Amino acid sequence: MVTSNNSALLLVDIQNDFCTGGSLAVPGSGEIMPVVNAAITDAQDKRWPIIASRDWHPVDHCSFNHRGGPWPVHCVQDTHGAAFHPEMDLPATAIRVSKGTAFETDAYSAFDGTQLEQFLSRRGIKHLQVMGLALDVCVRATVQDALKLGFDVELLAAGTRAVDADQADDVLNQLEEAGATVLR
Ligand code: VGL
Ligand code: ZN
Repeated sequence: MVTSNNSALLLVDIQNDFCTGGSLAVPGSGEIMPVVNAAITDAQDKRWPIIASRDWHPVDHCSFNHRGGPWPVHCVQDTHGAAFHPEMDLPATAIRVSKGTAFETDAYSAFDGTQLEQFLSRRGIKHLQVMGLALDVCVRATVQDALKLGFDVELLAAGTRAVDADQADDVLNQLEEAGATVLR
């Protein structure tokens, strides 16, 4: 359980392009906003650090369809699509983590190439409460890395949605088997 004060809230890629109207809209993403905002309020009450990762690609990123990649153009640096969703009440003090910034390499996990692990270690953080988008892509990769790195992970099912909604239950079960605590 995530109860101690060496905890942080990790919000994965809650950005316009992954929400309704975005280029890679995750079905049901709007439904997570009240859950996310409640978690932010809770974290502030408990004085947990709040960390928000963002997919932050250069133009012509290797993951884009026109370069032979699997995804439509999304989350291009400094565009509207890359901005955090306006319904998310992200405090100014939240720590921003940008990933996927290299031209020729994609990064799904918030730990990949960001030194997030070093930041968390320096702060003595051992427990992570995780939610965000998308469950079957960047949330999964982030939780898998966090577990491998030895963090306790609590994943809020109501605070996440999958690109492929049919996969959601399988992914949650997988992550549970890998050691995450999934709150359904
Ligand atoms: C993501 C697809 C491509 C995500 C990022 O944040 O889940 N999905 N890039
Ligand atoms: Zn991406």
